[in-house]
Amino acid sequence: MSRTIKIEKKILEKNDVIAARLRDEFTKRKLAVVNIMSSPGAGKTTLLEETVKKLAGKISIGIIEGDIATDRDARRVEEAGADWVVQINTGGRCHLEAGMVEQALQTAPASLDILIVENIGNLVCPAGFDLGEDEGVMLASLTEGMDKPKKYPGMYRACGTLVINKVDLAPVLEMDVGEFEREALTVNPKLKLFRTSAKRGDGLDEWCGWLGSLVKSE
Ligand SMILES: Nc1nc2c(ncn2[C@@H]2O[C@H](COP(=O)(O)OP(=O)(O)O)[C@@H](O)[C@H]2O)c(=O)[nH]1
Ligand SMILES: [Mg+2]
Repeated sequence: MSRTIKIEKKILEKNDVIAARLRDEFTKRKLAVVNIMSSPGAGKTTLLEETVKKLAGKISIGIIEGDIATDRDARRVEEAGADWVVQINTGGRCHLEAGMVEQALQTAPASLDILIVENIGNLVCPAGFDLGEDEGVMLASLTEGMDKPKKYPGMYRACGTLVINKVDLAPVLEMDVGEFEREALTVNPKLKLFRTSAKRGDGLDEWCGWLGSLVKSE
């Protein structure tokens, strides 16, 4: 085994140990955790802004924002009304790791019902790093094209839920959302599916209803 492969294996093993510890901590806190992954610009932050606005006062939402640089997304979701927000800047790393989430969690209030992690925009690396979440959510946007599920199967298999965003653009793109779903299901037949336009509001009730169903009651 080459030295590079050995180091990668070690990093992943260390991440798995921390992720298991995080999972215990989430259970103790009765905190539902969702890890949202996508390519850059698919609409993660916009979806989170609209989610927070819709669920404000009903569910206490914490958000961890992962970005290479800037705190722009953290400011956006904070302004939208999230109850607790932390920005993690990875300074170049292409994914969040369990250790980063564990550190951020130290300042989280016990009152949170749900923690949503916005991972770094990237369809490869985030899929390999367990954050102890209940559900991995892949957010695809129609503008990426139909071929992405088959080109990035690792990501589509790592997630239990697929949200197809920007459905408002379907007529302009001359794309069939159903065909995108069928493509994704050939890669992972177990995907739970949502169709949204974070901009226009389509599908947000269904999406927010599902998030609400993840909340662990007292
Ligand atoms: N047309 C359309 N644009 C969207 C939608 N959701 C997000 N956008 C736009 O896509 C761009 C990237 O959104 P952002 O939420 O920052 O993506 P992120 O990088 O995945 O967090 C912004 O210009 C948004 O206004 C949508 O449902 N429809
Ligand atoms: Mg973002």
